[in-house]
Amino acid sequence: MDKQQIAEILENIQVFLELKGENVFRARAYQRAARTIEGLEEDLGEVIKEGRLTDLPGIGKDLAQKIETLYNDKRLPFYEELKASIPGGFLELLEIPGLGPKKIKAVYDALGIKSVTALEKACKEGKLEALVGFGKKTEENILRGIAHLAEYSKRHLWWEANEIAEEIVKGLKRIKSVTHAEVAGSIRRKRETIGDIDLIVAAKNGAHVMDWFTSIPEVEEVIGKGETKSTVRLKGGMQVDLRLVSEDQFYFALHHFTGSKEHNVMMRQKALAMDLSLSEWGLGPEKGKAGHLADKIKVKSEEELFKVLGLKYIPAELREGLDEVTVAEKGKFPKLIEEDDIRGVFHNHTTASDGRNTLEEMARGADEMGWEYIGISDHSKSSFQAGGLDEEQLHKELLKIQKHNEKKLSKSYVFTGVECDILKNGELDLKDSFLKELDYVVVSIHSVFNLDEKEMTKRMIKAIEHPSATIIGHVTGRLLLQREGYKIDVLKVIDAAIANEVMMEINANPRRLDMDWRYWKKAAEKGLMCVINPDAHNVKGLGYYKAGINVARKGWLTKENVFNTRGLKEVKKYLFDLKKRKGG
Ligand code: DGT
Ligand code: CA
Ligand code: CA
Ligand code: ZN
Repeated sequence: MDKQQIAEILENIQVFLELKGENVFRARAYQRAARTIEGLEEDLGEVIKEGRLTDLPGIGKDLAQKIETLYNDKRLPFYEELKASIPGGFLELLEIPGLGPKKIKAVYDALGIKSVTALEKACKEGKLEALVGFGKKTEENILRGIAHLAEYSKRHLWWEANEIAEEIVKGLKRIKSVTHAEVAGSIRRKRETIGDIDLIVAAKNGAHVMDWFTSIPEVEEVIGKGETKSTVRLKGGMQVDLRLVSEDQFYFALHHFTGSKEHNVMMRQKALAMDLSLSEWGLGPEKGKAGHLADKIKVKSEEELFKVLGLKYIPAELREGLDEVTVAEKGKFPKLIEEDDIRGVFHNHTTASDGRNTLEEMARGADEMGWEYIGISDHSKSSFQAGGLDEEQLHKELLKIQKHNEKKLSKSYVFTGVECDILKNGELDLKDSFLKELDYVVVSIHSVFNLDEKEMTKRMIKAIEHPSATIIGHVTGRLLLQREGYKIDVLKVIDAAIANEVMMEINANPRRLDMDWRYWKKAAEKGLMCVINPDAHNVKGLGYYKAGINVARKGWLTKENVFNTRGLKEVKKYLFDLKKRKGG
């Protein structure tokens, strides 16, 4: 642990002790020690080795011992116990800019407040003014701090965070002394939204890596810069943690900081059952047993790490602390779908409705992707805000597509479809006689979001039962970080889809990722067929299918679970037979 990290922990101890109402002088001693360590010009390791810690100002025997433990073991049981004794709400309150432990304790003692929400409410009701040492100004400051907190703690879409993370990793890999550089955390697990970016690096010249990282042009603020960890905030508000580890530690750190926390807990338990202790530092005999930390096990990859514990490799997307470790023990992992498995996509828009590229441009875009087919599904007339088309206009588009295919204007074959609105009563927005002419129909809800769950579910199921319905579009209508989905019983919808041979899309627009990954494993086991659709409104949007692959992998889906991994001939035949079967 470096000076900065040790100082940070000492400072936290001071804060936690004050929160607990401990002797103020005892608490302040930690703060003083933190400053001493942080400002130390000598090498801390040397000072410790020579037993000179107690020579430093403000550091007695007890503190010296704690600092030594932090330096050598990289942890301090006293600190961990102390932190664990602080209610989670207090830790949240501490994040509010300008609100210190003394005020938090005062507010708790007087009003019993221990959460941000409760504090906000109390401020708005003017309850803090009455307390000694508080005033109207304090209330205003706290409210401003809370607003700031919300702004800064904003999460980000995976797509955007990943783009940035990949750029930084590319830059790191160009540095000569860097031997390993990988993205970890929720980005690597392909979560739908991202709190912060986590990077793990091993390098021969660590100082140079930190200098480079903290001075890239996108950095707005260096929040911390140390020998082993630096944190920056980028111009868009995104926060990035970079951890520097030794070569031997790399894969343990990569695994640990990939998480999730829940997965890590299960992995540690698995190790313990083998009398081993697993952490970001390595894998070795459990503490207390012979040779702790002395004879660590070395691994050259994450695969090896899992293997040492008798486990099959667990893809990062599955590390959510569900049953992945148990499945890995039995060694029966499915082969998850990959980007290259996709042979075409179905939900796409053109300039005929609210898309930005023409039919021809979209089809050529599909060629560029190396696909065999692309489906065009412009909006239907109720979606007037999106330039929705009526039967007559759609029929013209259909003729255009037929001509396009005849003339072979693109290598990829174009399927005729529509994204048909589901009306409030569950009926479809277009005449049956017209829907029958199309190769497929995506059914979606775009209006009247305020029905209760029962009504909304009924509405969706009625649409699913329509003989022309082929694919359910964005099942909950959620917009990540913007709007909750409408209320709908997704499990009932899944059952109805299976019963009616309707497929469910993974809408791969990075803001939708709908149906959510959490439903897919069970749904696919039951027999729900998946289609990964980019919902592209221009050629570039076709690339969103990759975000859909993330969702599918997190949902344990294989190539067989996803319809658009099939080749053109098979898809044509399936859609044709389906229509005949359903009399659509
Ligand atoms: P995020 O950033 O909120 O989208 O989610 P993560 O998963 O990237 O979380 P983050 O950045 O706080 O930490 C990265 C990983 O480090 C996390 O997935 C697991 C590991 N980790 C962090 N803190 C702890 C902890 O207190 N206990 C355990 N077991 N693991 C932790
Ligand atoms: Ca993170
Ligand atoms: Ca982090
Ligand atoms: Zn839509």
